[in-house]
Amino acid sequence: MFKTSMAISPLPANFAPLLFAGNWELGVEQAAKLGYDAVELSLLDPSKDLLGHIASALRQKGLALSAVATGQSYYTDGLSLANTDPAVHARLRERMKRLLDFLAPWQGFLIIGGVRGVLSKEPAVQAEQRKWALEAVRSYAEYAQSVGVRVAIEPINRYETNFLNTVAEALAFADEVGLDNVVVLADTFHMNIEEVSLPKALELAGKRLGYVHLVDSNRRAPGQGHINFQEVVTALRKISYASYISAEILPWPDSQTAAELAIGYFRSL
Ligand SMILES: [Mn+2]
Repeated sequence: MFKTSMAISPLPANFAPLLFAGNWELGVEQAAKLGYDAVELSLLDPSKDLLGHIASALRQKGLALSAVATGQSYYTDGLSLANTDPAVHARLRERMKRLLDFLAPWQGFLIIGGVRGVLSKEPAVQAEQRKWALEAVRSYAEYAQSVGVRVAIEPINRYETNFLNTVAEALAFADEVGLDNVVVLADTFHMNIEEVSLPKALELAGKRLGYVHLVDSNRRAPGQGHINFQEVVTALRKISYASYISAEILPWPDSQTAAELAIGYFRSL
């Protein structure tokens, strides 16, 4: 009843929750072999050629592209939505447009998570940063709407950012953007740190929940930590959630085993 996906990356990323990092071809092949419906890609600044190769491989394997994660632009290149330099926003807009075009044939999700960056503790500076970020997301969402793509705002835990930690904060931000194709992404790893109750937060999102990273408490495959996924799934059913559950997980003990553990757990739900 949920569509399944796993997060992979064409770039090596030793400590990131991505499988087959540095070898997207193998990731796509294994996702198909294991029976996933889709892959999610973490992308920095891919060439049109690379995107073309990935798109053909997905079509050949009968896989969908569920989402593109954009955090690498901040983690690797230091480009964030909280930046108040127009030149940084121009570069980000160009990247986002290319990624939105890539997502369009599958009507996937553009994930706005780590790319938000970090807010200053100075209230006046912070207000300015929020304004820039809001305008940026609005411009991506407007373009996304024209190509049938949704933009997913992902709350991230306090140890990684101070810019949207909870589902409620992400919902408020999405409201401020004010476009129908802006939804919330719930990542159970971050929620386990931030939320009072995982089911209540999911129910709060309700129809505006667009995408889920189903990850355990230790960032490993679901079932390898101590999150109560029964209550998570009960809440998802209650809100008639029918979109993706995606394994954005550490390659523990290795990518292949992690991909197998995750799909096995997804099937048991
Ligand atoms: Mn996530």
